[in-house]
Amino acid sequence: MSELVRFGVSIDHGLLDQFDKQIARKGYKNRSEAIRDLIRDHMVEQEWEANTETVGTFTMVYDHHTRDLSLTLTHLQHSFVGEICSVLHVHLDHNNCLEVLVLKGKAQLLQSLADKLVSVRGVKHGKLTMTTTGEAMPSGPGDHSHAHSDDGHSHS
Ligand code: NI
Repeated sequence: MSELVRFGVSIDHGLLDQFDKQIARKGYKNRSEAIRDLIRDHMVEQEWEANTETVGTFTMVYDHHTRDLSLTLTHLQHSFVGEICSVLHVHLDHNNCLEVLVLKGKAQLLQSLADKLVSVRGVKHGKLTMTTTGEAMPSGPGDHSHAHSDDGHSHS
């Protein structure tokens, strides 16, 4: 583990007051952890903007009765086989499916896959969550590029 460093910050009293109230509501016990999380969040954004090798998840809900939807989604996912590490599918109710894709690859490529998926007719909601290991990740295709499977998944 790396060495901890203490540093002082000058900040407007009112702003700090607001910050303290907000982090207390979120359950932080002290400012240090809240500030560390803010910095990490900022670094994730920077990584994604720099189009580096990164990881994320895409969550979507769709009505599988929509004409050609399942076919379109499967086709799209097969076009990004190097970026999709894993797919989780849950049949929510008679109509709705929830799907979570674990993604790894160049940030802009992952963003473009998310944009394509969310704009498919019948996809009710979709959201890309960006995350990071905090370290530079090896580039190249993932080790799990064959994890996608439709086995046992069929809709009437
Ligand atoms: Ni389903």
